[in-house]
Amino acid sequence: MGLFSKIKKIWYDSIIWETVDDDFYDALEESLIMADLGATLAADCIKRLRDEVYDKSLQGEQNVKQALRDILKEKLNVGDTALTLETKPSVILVIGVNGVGKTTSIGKMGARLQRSGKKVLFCAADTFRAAAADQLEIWAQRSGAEIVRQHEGADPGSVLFDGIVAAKARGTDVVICDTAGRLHNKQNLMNELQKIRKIIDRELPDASVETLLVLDATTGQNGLIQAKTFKETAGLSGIVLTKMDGTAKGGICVAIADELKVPVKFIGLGEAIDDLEIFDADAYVNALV
Ligand SMILES: Nc1nc2c(ncn2[C@@H]2O[C@H](COP(=O)(O)OP(=O)(O)O)[C@@H](O)[C@H]2O)c(=O)[nH]1
Ligand SMILES: [Mg+2]
Repeated sequence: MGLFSKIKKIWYDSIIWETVDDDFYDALEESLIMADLGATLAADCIKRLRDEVYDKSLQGEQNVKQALRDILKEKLNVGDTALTLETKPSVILVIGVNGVGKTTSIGKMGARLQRSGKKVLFCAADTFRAAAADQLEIWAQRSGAEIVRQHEGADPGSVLFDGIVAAKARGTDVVICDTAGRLHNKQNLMNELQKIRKIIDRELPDASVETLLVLDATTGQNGLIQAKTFKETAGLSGIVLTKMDGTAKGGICVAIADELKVPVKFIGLGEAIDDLEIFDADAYVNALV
């Protein structure tokens, strides 16, 4: 074979080798579905990927994967991952269904803020069980935050009101309000949450308020429905995606960012005080694809 034919053969071989086939796209789509992005969003992403690969004449699995990472990153990029806490006091209202990690995440966030020099006060507005305030009290001790609590069964709004009064009097930087786990489809509890939200707006009309929905990464598609309902009731400025230390990928956060434009701010990586990280879209997407 002459030199020219050899070069031509290598060139052809490389094209055949580099061309990404349907099986590859199917495998990518399947991995997105397995990561809980949801079938519709996964299909959308792959369709867009195919278009981009065609438009930009991308070749090679690595380049195609990188294009998919960029698409996912763009979807996740819907707001600041840092907390906006510009006023003194500022408020972080922490909401979500039962057992997702609200109280634990408050402890971890409190510790992080205390370490950065902020004076933090926890507000035990989960008054359903006495144990809830006890649990928050332990996290207050661990993190160095103060706590305001009342008796079991007290009106959560009244605990929050006390917390805000105390924060104003003591020069607190950040009030973090715990709430009882509530199902998004229980209207009376959602009304109560609306009341809590109104107290913040009434007592601290100019304050920076972060309303964080805590989502368990293992939740799957129901997470989007939860986020929709909580957003309608209390507004949402961010998501805390917990239990990311397990096998769950928490891909529902991409659907939430895409549909509701609410960014992930933190991820929980365990039960200990330091197991909370600021969300890093690059690292997340690399792990996903
Ligand atoms: N593995 C793991 N467990 C977590 C994480 N966050 C919370 N938990 C655990 O989940 C359980 C429920 O947490 P809790 O904060 O009480 O949830 P809440 O009902 O939403 O307040 C506890 O056993 C926590 O230790 C996390 O990021 N990873
Ligand atoms: Mg709790």
